[in-house]
Amino acid sequence: IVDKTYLEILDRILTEGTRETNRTGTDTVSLFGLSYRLPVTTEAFPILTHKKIQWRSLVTEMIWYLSGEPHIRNLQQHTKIWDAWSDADGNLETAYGRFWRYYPVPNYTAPIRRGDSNYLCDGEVLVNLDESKYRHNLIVDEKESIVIPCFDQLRWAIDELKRNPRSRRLHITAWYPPNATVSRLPPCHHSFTLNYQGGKLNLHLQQRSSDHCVGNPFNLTCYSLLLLLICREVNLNPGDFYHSITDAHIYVDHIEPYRNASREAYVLPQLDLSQLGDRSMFDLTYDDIDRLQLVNYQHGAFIKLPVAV
Ligand code: DHF
Ligand code: TMP
Repeated sequence: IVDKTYLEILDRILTEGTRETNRTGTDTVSLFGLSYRLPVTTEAFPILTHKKIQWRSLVTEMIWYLSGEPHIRNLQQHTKIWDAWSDADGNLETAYGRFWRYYPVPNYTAPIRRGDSNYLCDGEVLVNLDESKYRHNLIVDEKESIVIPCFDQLRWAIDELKRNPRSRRLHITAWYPPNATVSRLPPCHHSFTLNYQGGKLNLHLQQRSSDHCVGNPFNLTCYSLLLLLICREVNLNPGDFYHSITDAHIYVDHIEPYRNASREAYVLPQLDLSQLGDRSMFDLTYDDIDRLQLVNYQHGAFIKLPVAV
């Protein structure tokens, strides 16, 4: 079903799309407004099989998101997929996890200093957010010993899921509007919403721009993995991954390699998370990359494609 859905969309973009220019210099065939859904289970895990997907790179990217790191200095020890978009020091203004885990709290004006009554310990502070108090992660400036309170959107959503799974407000965004002026690459998959109904937890991803042949195979599998990690964390059954895309496109230099590629699909693999034991998704590190295992991943050949930078 995953390959079928993916390849139908590929054909649809090519037949209904229009040729467009963009900042990269490589034209695309683009389609405005596209959505699809995939059932997510550990027994039939959504990943493309007609071509080989670099599972290890994908897991590393997920662990990087969860880390909240605003740089790729640790990520790039394990995969090169983000190298082209960081600065020389490895910083990346719009690193997704940075905003998932450390969203600067806008209504907070006075910086909190070590020793203040609301300062709990390194990494934790109590901040008045309207009427309620909620723990925030901190960005700590060691030199000035100033801390910037940041909202941990992901932890909030997961805590809320445990208390109130039927909440329709479980929304996490990587979009930070002021970064429009400074960002090399503003988030493509910018927000996601969790929604529990019919006894299942679903994930809706919104994406402003999708490179169907390079980025999208990673994106759909990455968020399916995230959904399963969240389900494990809160003990709910997984439902669907639902993806809506504003500008879905195929770079013109991907058309030829795809025309010659095999479209034969295989039975989906299983995702084995048992090596994580009872550890929380918040405690995953790069040492855990090989502990997230695909079992019986049968696939076609790797299709090498140029990535438009
Ligand atoms: N820019 C563009 N134009 N398209 C993208 O998909 C894209 N994705 C980004 C950043 N900028 C982008 C982040 N995600 C690869 C996969 C995902 C990704 C960036 C790069 C990639 O190179 N994939 C290769 C090889 C993977 C590997 O060697 O591990 C592939 O063919 O899947
Ligand atoms: P843009 O910022 O001009 O839209 O270019 C970003 C390109 O990267 C675009 O082709 C979409 C693609 N992309 C994905 O498809 N998935 C991703 O995860 C990322 C980071 C980028």
